[in-house]
Amino acid sequence: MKYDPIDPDLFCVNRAALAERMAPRSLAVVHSNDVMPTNADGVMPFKQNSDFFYLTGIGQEESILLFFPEALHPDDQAILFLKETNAHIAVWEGHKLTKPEGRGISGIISVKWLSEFDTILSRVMMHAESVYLLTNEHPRAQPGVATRNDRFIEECRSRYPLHRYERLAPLLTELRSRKHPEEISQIQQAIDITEQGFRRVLEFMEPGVGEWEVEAEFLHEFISRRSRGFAYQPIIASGENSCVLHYVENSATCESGELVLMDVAAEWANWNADMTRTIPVNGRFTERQAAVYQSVLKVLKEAREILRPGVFLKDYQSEVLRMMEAELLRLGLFSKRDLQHQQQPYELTRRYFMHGTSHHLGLDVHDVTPPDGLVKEGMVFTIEPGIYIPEEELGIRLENNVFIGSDSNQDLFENIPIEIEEIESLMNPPSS
Ligand SMILES: [Mn+2]
Repeated sequence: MKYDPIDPDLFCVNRAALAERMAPRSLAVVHSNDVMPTNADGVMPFKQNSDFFYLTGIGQEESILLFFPEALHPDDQAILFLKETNAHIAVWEGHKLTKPEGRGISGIISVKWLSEFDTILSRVMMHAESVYLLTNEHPRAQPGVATRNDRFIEECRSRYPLHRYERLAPLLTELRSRKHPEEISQIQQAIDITEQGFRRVLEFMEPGVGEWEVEAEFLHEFISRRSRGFAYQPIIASGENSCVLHYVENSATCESGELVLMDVAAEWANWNADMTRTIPVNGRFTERQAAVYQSVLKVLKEAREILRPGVFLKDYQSEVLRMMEAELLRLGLFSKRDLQHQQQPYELTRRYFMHGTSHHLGLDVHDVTPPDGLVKEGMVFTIEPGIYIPEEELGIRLENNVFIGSDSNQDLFENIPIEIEEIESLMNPPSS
């Protein structure tokens, strides 16, 4: 395996926490994701279902978890089903998990081949009163393609119409939103790899390089360090492109005098980092660029102080907008008089800072988002304020990832350069 093995205790702890939240005499069924087709006989790179991974640690397609904590027989309390491999698959696709390997990764004693699933399900269903099944309940989920879990809901309800059905997503959303220390160390690993990519780019950057070349530098570093690659489609946006929030074309040339905004990070063992840095192509900020940069950095640092347990994200966002408004005033983007003529509070501020400041981060880049919007100890958030001034072809965003600790927050990006002096000195090493 590419990644260092993860202690199966993590997945045992995750399942035990889920068991505590399930109704009496209930079972849960969670499927892996599909391998998604492209054209002809092509497929997309496989992406495991994050909830399935959270409960099993298994990264392989065509796998199922049957979880029945109160099953009469201990062997039925958790059963992992894997696709049975054969000589043909071994030659064409390579190694697939054996039963002992599945056991070692997941900590689940009872591992069966997929062909036994229907029979075993029929047997245990007779002892269950309710069934938890999985839907994607992320507030910004894009429906359209039915997942294996979606299809199983149809199938299960038609085979067992008189059981009670429950939503698994709210339970896993709550559990996944607060991270186990082992998860923090995996996220930190993704961040450390991302840091190496950024340091490489600080040396590489110079007028005339293509945004795509910068992207390639990151990818080289990530893959060399055993990451599967980008955590999400990278944004390398120079000059006016920095004001396009989801610019992913990465096709322009970085010119002297411009800034380049880079929203790019590595994945590691299914966990993610999420970084944004904005640097001057020629290695020196102009006075104006530096002034805007310092405003964004100040808001990031202040936001990091107030994103604390007990705070509602909605109130936090208003507070960040208040900080940002003060900065935009100072930068002369509008006047106090302009503010008095607003129809809505922060209307002018939102013109230059039009996105949210923070989102959950973990097994998904935009991770599970509990509906109560309450910040709790153990959560991991991004903090990513930005100022975008299209008329000056100037967009700056800075993004760190922060762990909400009991006494204070821990910035997981503390080793990644962000201060202007440090960026400039790394971009202009003393000539020997
Ligand atoms: Mn982000």
